[in-house]
Amino acid sequence: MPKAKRLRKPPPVTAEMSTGEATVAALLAHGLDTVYALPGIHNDHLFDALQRAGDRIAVVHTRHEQGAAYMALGAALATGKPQAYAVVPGPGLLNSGAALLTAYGMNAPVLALIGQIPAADIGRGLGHLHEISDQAGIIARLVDHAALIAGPDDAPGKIAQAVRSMVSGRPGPAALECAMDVWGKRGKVGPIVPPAPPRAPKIDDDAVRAAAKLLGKAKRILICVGGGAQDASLEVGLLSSMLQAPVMSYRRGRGVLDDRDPFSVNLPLGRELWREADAVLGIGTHMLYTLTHWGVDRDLQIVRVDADPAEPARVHKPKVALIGDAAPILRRLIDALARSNPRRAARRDEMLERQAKMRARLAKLAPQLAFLAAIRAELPEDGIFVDEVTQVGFAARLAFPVHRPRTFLSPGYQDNLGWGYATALGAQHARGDVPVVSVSGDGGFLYTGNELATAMRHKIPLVAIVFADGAFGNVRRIQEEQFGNRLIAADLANPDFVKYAESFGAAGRRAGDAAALRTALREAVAAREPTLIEVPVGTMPSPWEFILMPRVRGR
Ligand SMILES: Cc1ncc(C[n+]2csc(CCOP(=O)(O)OP(=O)(O)O)c2C)c(N)n1
Ligand SMILES: [Mg+2]
Repeated sequence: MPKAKRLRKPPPVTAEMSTGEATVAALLAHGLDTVYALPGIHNDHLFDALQRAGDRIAVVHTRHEQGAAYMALGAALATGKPQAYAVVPGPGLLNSGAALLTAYGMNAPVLALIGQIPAADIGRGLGHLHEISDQAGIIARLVDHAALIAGPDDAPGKIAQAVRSMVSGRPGPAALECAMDVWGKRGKVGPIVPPAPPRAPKIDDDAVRAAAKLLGKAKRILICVGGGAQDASLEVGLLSSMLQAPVMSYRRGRGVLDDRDPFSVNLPLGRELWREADAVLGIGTHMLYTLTHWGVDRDLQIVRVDADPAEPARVHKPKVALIGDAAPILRRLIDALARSNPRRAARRDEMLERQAKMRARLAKLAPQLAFLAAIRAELPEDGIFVDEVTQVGFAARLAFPVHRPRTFLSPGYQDNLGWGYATALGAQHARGDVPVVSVSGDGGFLYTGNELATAMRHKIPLVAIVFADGAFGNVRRIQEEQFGNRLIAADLANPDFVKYAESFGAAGRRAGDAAALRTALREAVAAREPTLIEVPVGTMPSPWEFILMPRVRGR
């Protein structure tokens, strides 16, 4: 046999390019092929590089920086992959701030590319256009990783570091600044290579054995899943059946276990099970609410799986903490349990009965549930539901059946009103293959309703449902119930939402009840065009007894 030819490394290619061009090349090398953006003079040379990259990279320009950043967030949540947005410094950065904050809270891999004033004047306070005091300091408090791109040869390395920080350890956003006179600067740039696959962090086998021993001995286990479990759906399902353990999810963990499985439980049923449990396995979740509101005592042993070594002990030190990505750790745990887990009595009938009782209790939320049933009936299993801080959203977190990971997007602990429409737009842009439905109240929708223009300009067929009660309804209810009906700043003057949508050229519809919503939704999903469905509603029953619930254990 002839000797195999030795593979020789290709010679390094050094090319002359601008910082903007090097940045675009590096983004592409890392699989980032879209930039959600709002331009301005500080970033002109970046945008020129994007323009000249042609079809290889898409630029989706929005009507406000919050729209660009929320779109990147929605795209990151829907795909699980890093996404980028670009804005001017100062006001551009601050306008995108709430979305960046939310990306941080949700551990979402969002890369912010932020302009800067001329390099030589940074920090001098001269009053340049969009100058903001200590921009780098402000950014550093919003993200885990921030740096300044200093020139063409610096860009690929800075992008690589930023992306690595976004996807390894505890994922999350990163930011890169670049001065307006640096984006266009030309120089020699070494080869731009795709990143090596990140090294899998070492799994602590002693901790895995300890967790398997603890869980193997426990009789009534509750699994709590958060956003960090979204890529461990298979493993969570296996563990649930091995341990006969129900899986509780509320906002970010929805869809990890298919809601058709009677072991998938909502928050109020989870609280009953928390009270009875002798062990809890928390996977990729803060557990702030459960640990502090529902309480812990000595009979409850806790095992945590988290990508961030600092997270598990923040509120209450667990018996065992397993640090790293959930899926490989859970696979190791499943292997260890295969040896030590006892045969367990089946709990399926018990769970079916408890689910039926839970449904009977939740029937109180009939108006919200009817709307949710209409949406579920028309949104295919792999369609994406984007939640908001509104009555139907609160009920969705408890009762909207979710079947697959990454198909229920909820803002997590920031719970920031107004995130919904633009985030859903980003999800729909990144996942053009499935329908996306956003729900909002009339309060939340108008935060980013102007991005209907973006939906039209970029042909993004998002369907938005706006529940219009003429109020910041949640605020109004609190004033009615807890402040002697002294109403303030809670009523809203609304546009005609149908005409509003039509004025952008989008389809506008009005649906008076759940049946009409279902028909309108069916037609909108089939039409695949930007659509707004206004649903005029009255006061809805309060969901709060199912969300804010008193302590069940410990003091
Ligand atoms: C950024 C932000 N600002 C304010 C709030 C407080 N807040 C929570 S719910 C709500 C009212 C929501 O009104 P709407 O979107 O119409 O929903 P509704 O309760 O009427 O269904 C407000 C102001 C918030 N959660 N986030
Ligand atoms: Mg409202």
